[in-house]
Amino acid sequence: MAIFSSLSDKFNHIFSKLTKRGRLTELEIKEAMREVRIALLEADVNYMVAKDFVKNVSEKAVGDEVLKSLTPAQQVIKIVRDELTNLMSSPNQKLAVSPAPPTVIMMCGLQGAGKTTMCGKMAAHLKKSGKKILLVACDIYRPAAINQLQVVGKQANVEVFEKGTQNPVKTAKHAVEHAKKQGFDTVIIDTAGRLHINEELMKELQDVKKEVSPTEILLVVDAMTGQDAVTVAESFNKDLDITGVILTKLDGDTRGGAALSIKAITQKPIKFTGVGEKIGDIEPFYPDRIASRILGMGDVLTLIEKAQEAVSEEEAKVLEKKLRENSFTFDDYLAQIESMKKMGSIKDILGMIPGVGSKIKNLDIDEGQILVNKAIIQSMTPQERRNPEIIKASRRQRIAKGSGTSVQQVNMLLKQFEQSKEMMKQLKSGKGIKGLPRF
Ligand SMILES: Nc1nc2c(ncn2[C@@H]2O[C@H](COP(=O)(O)OP(=O)(O)O)[C@@H](O)[C@H]2O)c(=O)[nH]1
Ligand SMILES: [Mg+2]
Repeated sequence: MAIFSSLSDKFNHIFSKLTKRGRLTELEIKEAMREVRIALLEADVNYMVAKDFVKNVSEKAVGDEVLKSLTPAQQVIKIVRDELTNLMSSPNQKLAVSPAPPTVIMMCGLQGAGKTTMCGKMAAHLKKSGKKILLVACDIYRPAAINQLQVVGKQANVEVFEKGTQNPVKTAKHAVEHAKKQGFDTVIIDTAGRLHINEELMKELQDVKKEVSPTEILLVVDAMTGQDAVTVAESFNKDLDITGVILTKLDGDTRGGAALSIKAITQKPIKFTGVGEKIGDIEPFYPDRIASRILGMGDVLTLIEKAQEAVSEEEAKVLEKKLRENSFTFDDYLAQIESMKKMGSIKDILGMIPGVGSKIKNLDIDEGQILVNKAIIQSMTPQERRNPEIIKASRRQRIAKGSGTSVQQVNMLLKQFEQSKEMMKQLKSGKGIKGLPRF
């Protein structure tokens, strides 16, 4: 996710100018701060937030410590990073857990913000840490809403509690009772949205809140709506006293305004982000990492976590052994594609490597080709995957037909596979590929 790339580019520009200067005068720092303020406003950061931010940074940056330092620009950048982190941080950053299970999480927000999708993502995410999750369908107004929750529930492989169009307050109550009886740790309630904030909606949400006393009331807002997201957050917070915010669609063309303003305006932290439409596209919100990403320092921690999740150490060892013994097959190739998919798009991953961030945007990685290769491999028999050399003309035709590709495409993959195996043989010496970052 080339997150907030436009803001990031502007900051890069401002700070690289500073870095080139060596010693800095107070005037030069003030000028840079003026540019920072403009960059923030252009990123749709709330006016007051931008103003306070620049004031805080300036106070710290024009002190003797910075001016007399040998690396003043770096000091300024560090102050900016710390202040960006402060701006988004809260002691309640993490999801609260109820001491008396189940933990009840109530999702709320306007229609289309991504509540139902996030219910599924959150369930899948929490399930990884061994939680037993119950999803609850309390959006009873749109006929498709319950069904949509069942679909994401199935993807996350968790139970979905629904009572049709029964009053949502009752449904929420019954769901929590059911969860207690059946030993669920966590109940996630999907609620109805509206196109605009209205009293009826708020009343219903307040009633659900009163009935089940949620551990967390999370407001889901669409990052692409920028300042509107902040206004919505203010209003929900006033009526519901939310405990946190989830910012969705950060994968879209967002300028960053919502992420940078919400905490300062509402005093409620952003706890998670949605970064795509798929069930795995969820990231806990770490203010320090986001701040570093905005400043183009990469997000190595997130990168490492993703890689660890995608490929377990065990799997990596097996793979390495196969490479060494040159017994790498199409089955292994397929497994690699799967773990890459788990990690997210290749571009996203590369974008998190420090220093690569802004350069990667122009690089085209053919993810379509990878999908074609996957289809071809899936049309091979197990025997063919293990011994590609048996794939002669008639088999090639069958595979092409089965995968909806052409014989030429099958030929190309087989050739590439042979070439990769050749390359692996050469790498057998064990030095790794030069120039690739190692973690
Ligand atoms: N690109 C992107 N789309 C999302 C994200 N979260 C939700 N969506 C899409 O936004 C639309 C509305 O989502 P939905 O969960 O139905 O919203 P709800 O009305 O609040 O329940 C759907 O098309 C989702 O696929 C996200 O993080 N990124
Ligand atoms: Mg919904």
